[in-house]
Amino acid sequence: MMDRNFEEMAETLYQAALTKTPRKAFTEKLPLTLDDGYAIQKAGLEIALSHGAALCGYKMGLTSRAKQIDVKVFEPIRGYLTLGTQFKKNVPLPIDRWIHPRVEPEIAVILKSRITGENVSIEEVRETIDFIGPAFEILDSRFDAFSFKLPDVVADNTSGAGFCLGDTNYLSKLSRIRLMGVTVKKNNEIVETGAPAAVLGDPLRSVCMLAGALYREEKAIEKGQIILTGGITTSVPFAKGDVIEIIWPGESFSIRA
Ligand code: OOG
Ligand code: MG
Repeated sequence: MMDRNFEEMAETLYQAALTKTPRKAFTEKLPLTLDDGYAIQKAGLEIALSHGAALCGYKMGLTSRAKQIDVKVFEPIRGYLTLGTQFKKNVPLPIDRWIHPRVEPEIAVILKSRITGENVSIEEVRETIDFIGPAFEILDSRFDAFSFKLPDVVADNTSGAGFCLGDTNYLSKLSRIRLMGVTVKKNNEIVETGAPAAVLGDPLRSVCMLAGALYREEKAIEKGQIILTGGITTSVPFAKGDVIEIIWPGESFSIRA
């Protein structure tokens, strides 16, 4: 049985992704706290960096009710984004790389200056936005059947596997974003609909939450870093041959794998 060596656990997850071999949740054998989960995530980031990855931002997760119900974990969490997992819009995705990928619509935010603090307000975030627009995230849990507890999914960088940003900046429509509708189609059938208000009432609240969490680690959201604010709808599984469309006002993604 595995002991509480966080580096080793992070390496296990790294190998699970590399060999496309999902494993059982750590917590099935070992009690772990949320802090343990973040320590494993941090060790995982160190491994990724040592293999040449570059940190380019953060992702919030489980910030909507739909997502919480999706994986039966009822608390917002955070992970990191690396440059090598950013995909260009409308190019075929490397689906062979993943175990059991899912996709979800999100609002992405990029700030024009550094922000940190225990209680950053929505107003502060609003004044600091450089880009706010549609995005999608690819999830691919390194655990069997996306079955995990809170510390596991945190350890596994919140199931993050990739992401893509749209080109449309909604900055001039800031007051209306919360109720902008998004539709997700799979093979031409509508499978999910939602609006950014599903994310903590306002996806900017997700940015505030991230700033607070980083502040407690003596870190900040840096200028230019990409922030995914969290899935708006339940994530949609996809396999080779499927076509997913995510349709926003003024922008749509066509995802082929
Ligand atoms: C957890 C991933 C959480 C989100 O946006 O809620 C997340 C999962 O669904 O496996 O990225
Ligand atoms: Mg997500």
